[in-house]
Amino acid sequence: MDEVIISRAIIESYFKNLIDSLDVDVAIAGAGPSGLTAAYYLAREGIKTVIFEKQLRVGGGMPGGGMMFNNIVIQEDAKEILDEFKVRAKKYKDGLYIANALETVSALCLKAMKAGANIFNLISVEDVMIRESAQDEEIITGLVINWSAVSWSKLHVDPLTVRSKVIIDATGHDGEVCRIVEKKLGPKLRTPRGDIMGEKSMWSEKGERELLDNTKEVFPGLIVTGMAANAVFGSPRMGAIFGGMLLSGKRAAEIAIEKLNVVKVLK
Ligand code: 48F
Repeated sequence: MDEVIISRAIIESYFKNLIDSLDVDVAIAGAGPSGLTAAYYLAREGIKTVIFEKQLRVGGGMPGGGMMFNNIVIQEDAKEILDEFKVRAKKYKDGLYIANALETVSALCLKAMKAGANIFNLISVEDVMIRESAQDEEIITGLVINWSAVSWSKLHVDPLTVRSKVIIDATGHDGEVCRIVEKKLGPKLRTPRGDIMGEKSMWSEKGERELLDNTKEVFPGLIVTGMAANAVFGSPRMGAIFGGMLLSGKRAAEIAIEKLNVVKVLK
């Protein structure tokens, strides 16, 4: 067994995957529940999909369940998504189901990857690429990425880029991609004020109810999903009920699919 052959196998296959992911249909920032769900429903349709995840592991806030009790609650509406992912869920009461957080994250990740999505961990999205459409409209055309270790170590290292027909911000409470757009392009988001409205305090029912409406194209070429959608549109957080995250991820995939059929011609 030659260690150098092992190293070569890892490096060659990794870089083949990375190069293959430089020009995609949909690039997703964040491998939490909403990003993983979106990736699965896109890849299942044969859409070339990649996720860049800042952390070492996937799952975002899901493995922690509620205050580290690693179970999650899912409401009736989202049960069919759990079934699609073959996650076991027990009925609790009043249309609520309980599932294991780790089983759910594992299933989301496995199904997304088996459907064909590529996931790169330890890579952060630090900016977006902008072009003008033929209608002089600013449009996001890609992501600017770097090793997470670079920003954690505060190193000055220039990033690389990924071109994508559609971008999905699935970065959770911080809504990092939308925040970058707001910071660099001004208050041009499709929110009532044009800026990020900010997440409101815990109100599970309202947060879950508003999440699907908040899941939308928030800037040309950029769809926002999951907790990022509620943060951007000023809706409440909802705690360890996760049905909305799954439904929002699926909705983001549907919007992306609609958009991919009408891609604007760039100048
Ligand atoms: O936070 P996260 O799980 O977002 P989500 O899919 O789900 C929210 C729930 O976990 C929970 C909740 C349920 O009611 O409120 O909080 O909306 O996953 C977001 C992922 O994005 C990654 C981050 O590490 C996490 O795994 N992420 C954040 N910023 C970046 C990023 C970035 N700049 N580049 C790449 N990944």
